[in-house]
Amino acid sequence: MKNLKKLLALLVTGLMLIAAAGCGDSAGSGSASKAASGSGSGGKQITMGFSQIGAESEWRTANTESIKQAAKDAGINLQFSDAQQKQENQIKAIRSFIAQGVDVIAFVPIVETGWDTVLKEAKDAKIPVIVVDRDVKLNDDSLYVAKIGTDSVAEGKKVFNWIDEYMAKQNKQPRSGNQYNVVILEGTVGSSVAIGREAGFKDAMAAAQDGSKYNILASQTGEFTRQKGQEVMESFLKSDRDKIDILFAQNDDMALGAIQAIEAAGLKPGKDITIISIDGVKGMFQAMIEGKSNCTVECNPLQGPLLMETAKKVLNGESVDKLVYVDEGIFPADVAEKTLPERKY
Ligand code: GYE
Repeated sequence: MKNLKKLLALLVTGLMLIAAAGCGDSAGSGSASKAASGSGSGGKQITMGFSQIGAESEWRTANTESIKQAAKDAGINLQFSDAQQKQENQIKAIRSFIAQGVDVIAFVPIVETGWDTVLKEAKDAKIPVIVVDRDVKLNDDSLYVAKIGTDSVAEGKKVFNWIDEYMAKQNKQPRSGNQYNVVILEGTVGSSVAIGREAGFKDAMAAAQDGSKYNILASQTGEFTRQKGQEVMESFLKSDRDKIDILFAQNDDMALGAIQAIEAAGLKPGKDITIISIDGVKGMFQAMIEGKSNCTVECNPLQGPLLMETAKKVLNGESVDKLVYVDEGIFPADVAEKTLPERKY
């Protein structure tokens, strides 16, 4: 009897131990899998320092939202810093991320150059850097581990080629003289996207059979904002109201501002002046539905998920592609109504 009691006691303790171990195990694997979703190889939560350039456009707002949401979904602790359009603020932010000892730094370079020193500091501190959206020009490309973003030269080419086809298809005649006069609203001076979009457009124009039909009448920065786009278009119209055939705005927001200037000058945007821009934001789809613009070349801001995935891989010691471009389409006005409900930004 005594032995039986002992045996039972042993059994109960044994069962309790097994149950406890089981519980411990499931809690353990639960937290392990949770941690794994937002952790590096060491198992602790990843902290990412991210320097965004500001909030100049609808596109940028979508880009910021995508990055914040993706960090949340991935369980990554995001230290977000807004540079208010100033490179010096970005450099300060990167330095403070280094001082804090974050696990990884990501940033959108507002301009192409001037990053060598601060990125060398990050490298010396052994913090990997991921470049997002725009490009950098460095003496040493080992200062960053990956670049995720947009192919701005390809976008500029798509713009010219679409316009060229459209003018021919519509049998559009120049409003004055025998060439199509083009005005360009450029993005932020010194940014890789402004440089790339202009180069792509001009390269495609030089390569086109009928490239000589086009004349670039004026080209000036509208800083990627609606307000500046409107102001600069006003000044273009003041000098050349009856000559401008085509507006190429390097982003949708500037085109939306320019549309107001064109209407105020008594002209019909999308008709008197053919308009093409880049981004593919909802506001532009709306304008195209209203017949006020002709085409938008997509530039995808939803880079957050790929950024978080890349950061985790890098911190786990896995290899990643040095350069990843996101896929982008072209949306002319005649598909705007059908496409708008599917647009995510
Ligand atoms: O086209 C524009 C923005 O860097 C690709 O920046 C981005 C550009 C985008 O503010 O709207």
